[in-house]
Amino acid sequence: MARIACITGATAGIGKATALALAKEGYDVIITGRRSDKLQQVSGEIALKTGREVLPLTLDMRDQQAVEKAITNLTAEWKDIEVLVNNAGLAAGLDFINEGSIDDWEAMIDTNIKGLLYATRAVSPIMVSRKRGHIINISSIAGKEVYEKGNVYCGTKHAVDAITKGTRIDLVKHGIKVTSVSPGAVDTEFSNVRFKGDKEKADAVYKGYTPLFADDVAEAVLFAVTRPPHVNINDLLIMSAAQASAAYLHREE
Ligand code: NDP
Ligand code: 8X3
Repeated sequence: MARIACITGATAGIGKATALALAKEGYDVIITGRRSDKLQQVSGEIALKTGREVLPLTLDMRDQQAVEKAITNLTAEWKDIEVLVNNAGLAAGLDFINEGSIDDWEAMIDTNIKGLLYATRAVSPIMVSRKRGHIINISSIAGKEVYEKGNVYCGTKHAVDAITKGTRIDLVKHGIKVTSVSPGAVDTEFSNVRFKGDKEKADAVYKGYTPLFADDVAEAVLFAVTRPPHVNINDLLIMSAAQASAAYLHREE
């Protein structure tokens, strides 16, 4: 039987790189995202590069019923999910709290917190029944520290941090590992999404220093997944060598 990993939000960035890394490691991968065309493209790319099976599921992680149905309807060959990477997430906007957009807040809370919970609720019973599994939540330095205008995004990632710890406590007796991987700035579509397609603003985030790349985070996930059975990585906080804290980045002029 193939080993199965499910990576949410794998049409781009960290999720895509992680899906590829896990497929290279020998997992057949279930990948999710809302953009069907991108998902098909990534699916083909992973299959071609690794020879593994890939199951693309077009899913909005905010839709609890759709998430539950997608997992319930998995065929036997895909059902035994061993690794769940809760990666789908976003920052929407960067505004002072008194000027923030309610729609942005809802999108972040619904995706980063509720979507992660829906996936965990759907998949963890499978792991419990098999007495094995590994859940990896992609948190952030924003889950450890708070920066100006980061208010709600940081709030969602602090929630991910707490949920990760709670999940670990609840599932430890079932032999399930729970890890959070918490990156600093990573050059992905993240800032383009945060600034709603404003390329100049998005590019400025990564100017003057070398940020992390999606592959760097995928390697951290892979490290956690490939530890021996008796070892669990609780949390990996990983940043560019030019970043010292959430708000302090050393940029060359
Ligand atoms: P990207 O924007 O490049 O990728 C985000 C992925 O999440 C896409 O595949 C997107 O797919 C998916 N996604 C977003 N919303 C939903 C949704 N409602 N349902 C399903 N999929 C969704 O960003 P990153 O790769 O950087 O972000 C991945 C994770 O890493 C996020 O949780 C982010 O908070 C976290 N992170 C990012 C950092 C960074 O600096 N880039 C640093 C620390 C953490 P689609 O649009 O097709 O639905
Ligand atoms: C994404 C990194 O620093 O914008 O989580 O919060 S940051």
